[in-house]
Amino acid sequence: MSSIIEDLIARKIFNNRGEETIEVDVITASGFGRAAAPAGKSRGKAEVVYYPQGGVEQAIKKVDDLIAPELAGLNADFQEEIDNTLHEIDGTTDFKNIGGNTAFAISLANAEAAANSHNLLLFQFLGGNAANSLPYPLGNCISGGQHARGKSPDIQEYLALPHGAESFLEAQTANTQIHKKIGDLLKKKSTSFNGGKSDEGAWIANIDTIDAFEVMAKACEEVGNELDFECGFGIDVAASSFWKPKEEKYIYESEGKKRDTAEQLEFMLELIEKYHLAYVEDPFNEDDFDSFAELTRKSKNSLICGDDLFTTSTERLNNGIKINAGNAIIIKVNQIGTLTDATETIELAQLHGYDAVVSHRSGDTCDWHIAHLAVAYKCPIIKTGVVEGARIAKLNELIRIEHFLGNRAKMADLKIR
Ligand code: 2PG
Ligand code: MG
Repeated sequence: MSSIIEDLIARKIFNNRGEETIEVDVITASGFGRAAAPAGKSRGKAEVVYYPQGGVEQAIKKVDDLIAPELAGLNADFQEEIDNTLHEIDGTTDFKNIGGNTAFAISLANAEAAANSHNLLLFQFLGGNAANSLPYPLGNCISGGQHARGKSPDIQEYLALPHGAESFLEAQTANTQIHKKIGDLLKKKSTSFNGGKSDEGAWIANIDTIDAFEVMAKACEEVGNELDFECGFGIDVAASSFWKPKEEKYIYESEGKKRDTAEQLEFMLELIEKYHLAYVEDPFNEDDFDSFAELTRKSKNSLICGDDLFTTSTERLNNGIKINAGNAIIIKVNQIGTLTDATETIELAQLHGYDAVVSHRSGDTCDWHIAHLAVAYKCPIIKTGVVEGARIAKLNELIRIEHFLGNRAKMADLKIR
């Protein structure tokens, strides 16, 4: 069996928003891997550059002319060497030359090609025998902010987290029922609700920030009672998207309110307490490490997670670790570029007691690699939607992994601190 790389093939495909994206095949002597890059809408400003000048087409040309000849002959088993080569070819810190999404697709396709060359599934190849725990699905049910249109909650995502489930299948079943119930409740609550959904398959409704909490709380409680296990929920505030630096205020349009940093902190604490929020992502703008630290200190039984704050970077995570800003981190491989970069961030997070939450992007494809990364690296949570093709591809892959593991499968260790 040989993992020697023979060729790379890059092509243009489309994501669920109909935007162009890059897909790469890595072909080894005995195997094959394929990966396609996702795209964010609410991006952190410290994310790498997705494509070189000239976009996807130019990225493909770079794979053909520059990258494929360099990688041919290398061994796909040595992921670090492959990823370092990508960094060397690019020569910048933010993948400006070849594109972070180009690096992402090559890096993931390479890992899969290596696994395939050894007749292993990706999670087995990366995680070995110890990889037998499934993440809890954090499923987006209501969209607001930059992910919705018109009058909708200012908070970007309301996410179900069925943390009492005993299997992944049970947890995803709960999320589908919560999502459906929310649709029914929104129909009753808002006469203008027409069943519209966001890119992530979450409902878009003409309700304000607080109404959305009431709907989420009711749906999670009812489904929890019906299924007889705890279904909590959380939010992705994506606060950078409505922070106005000049005014130094968070602008809540749906409520007609403005909050300064101290008021935002109070508001987050109130919400955590009132709705027992299990999870709060990006409650402050992406440079406000101090407020993250203060909320982490003052809140109880809630994961305080950094997405735009950390952008999957060890450098930014180290800044957070110094002052205990947050206790969880979003891992989006295409925020940083390669699998090796993302793995270093996961390891640093785990070393310092931060929960790693592997995440989709709002613009995504049916690429299912993040399902395998969550299992391989023992991440306690995977963040996706609940329905919609690009989300279901990942969730169904986790159901398959759980099935494959049989009685060795267990749920990840998730402590809501
Ligand atoms: C987020 C993500 C995913 P985007 O903010 O967490 O929901 O959004 O992919 O648009 O950055
Ligand atoms: Mg986010």
